[in-house]
Amino acid sequence: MTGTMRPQLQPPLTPFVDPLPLPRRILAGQGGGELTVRIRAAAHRFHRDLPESRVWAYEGLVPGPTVEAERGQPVRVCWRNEIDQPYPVVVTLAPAETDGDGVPVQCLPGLSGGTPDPDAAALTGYTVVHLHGAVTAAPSDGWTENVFAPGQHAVSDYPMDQRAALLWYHDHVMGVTRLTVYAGLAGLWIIRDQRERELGLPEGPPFEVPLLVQDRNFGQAAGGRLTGELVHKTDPGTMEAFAPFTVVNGKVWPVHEVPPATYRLRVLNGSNARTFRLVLLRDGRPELDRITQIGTDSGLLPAPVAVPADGLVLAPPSGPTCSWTSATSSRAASSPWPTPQAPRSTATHSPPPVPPRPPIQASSCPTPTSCASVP
Ligand SMILES: [Cu+2]
Repeated sequence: MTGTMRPQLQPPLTPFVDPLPLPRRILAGQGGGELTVRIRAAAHRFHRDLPESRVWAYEGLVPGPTVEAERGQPVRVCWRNEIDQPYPVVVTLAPAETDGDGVPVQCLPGLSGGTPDPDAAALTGYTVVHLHGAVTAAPSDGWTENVFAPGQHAVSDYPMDQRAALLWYHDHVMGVTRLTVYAGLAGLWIIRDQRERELGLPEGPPFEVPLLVQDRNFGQAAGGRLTGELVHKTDPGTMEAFAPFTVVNGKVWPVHEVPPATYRLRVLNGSNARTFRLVLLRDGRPELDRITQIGTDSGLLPAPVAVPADGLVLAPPSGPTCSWTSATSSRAASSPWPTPQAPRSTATHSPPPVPPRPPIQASSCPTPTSCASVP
C-alpha cells in the first residue's frame, strides 16, 4: 500500500474557509434575448489552499454564468468555441477498487497508482452545448454529434416556451461528456414566469441562492500535497468517478454567512455519478422545520413538501428548489469527511450580505448567416 492509498480520516483541505461564490448573472432580456457565451480554457482556484487548476469553462468561469430568461421571450445564444489549451484533466483508471484498508481508491486524492489516459489527454476541444431540461427544437438541442471545433461557433435558439424552472447547460460531446463537464463546462439557467412571480418568492441575490453541487478530485505530489490538477479517477469495478471533494459553485466546501431571512436555494447536482443527501443542520442536528422543498427538476411542485427526516436526496443531475428560513449561517454542502465543529450561531449580528456583482450585459450574436452550420 502506498502513502497515497492510505485512508484519509481528516479532510486534506480545510472545510468552510472559502466564501460561497455566487455565479455571475446574464439577464437575457437586457440584450434583446441575444447573447454570446465564450467557451474557453482558463485557470480556476477550487480552494484557498490549492494552486490554480486548469479548466475548460463557459466564459472561463466555474461554474459558467447563470443565464436568467423569461418565459415567452426566446433566447438566442452564440456559443463561441475559443478553447486553445489541451484537455485540463488527468483521466486515470486506478488498478484497485479499494486500498489495503478497504477504502475505495476513488475516494482518495491523487492517481492511486493509475496512469494518465492518453486518449483523454488528446481531446482537442470539440464541443457542443446542451441546455438540459429545455424544450428545444432539434437543431438547437445540442445533440452529441453536433460538435464544433475550436475557432468555430454555433447558434442555438431556445424558445423559453415552458414554465419557470432551474435548468443547466453543459457540454455534450459524444462519448466524453463526463470528461468535459468534469473539466468545468457547466452553468445554470433559470426560467422565470409571471405565475411564479405572483407567489412572491425571492428572485435574484441575495435571497435567491443558486448552488451547483459537484464532486471533484485533485492530483497529489509525492509528499501528499495536493497539486490542484483536476483528476478524474475510476476503478476497475466502477464505470463512473466518485470524487472525494464536494464543490459548490466552484469552491470546495464553501461557507455562506447570511443575515436572518427567508432564502430560496436553487440546488442542482451537476456531478457525473455521485448522489448527495442534503440536510440542514444546526449544531450537528437536523432542523427540518426550517426548510421546505418547493420545486424539482421541471419547476415548482404542486404544493410545498417537507424535506424527509434523513435529508433531501439529490441524484445527478437534478435540481430541487428549497425555501429556507434562516436564523443562522449556512453550510452549502455536506462532505464525505468527518464533520468539523459547527460554527457558532450568528443569528442576530450577521454582517450584511455582500453586494451582488452587477449582471453581465447580454451581448449580441453574429447574424445566423455568419455562423457555423449546425446539422
Ligand atoms: Cu444534461
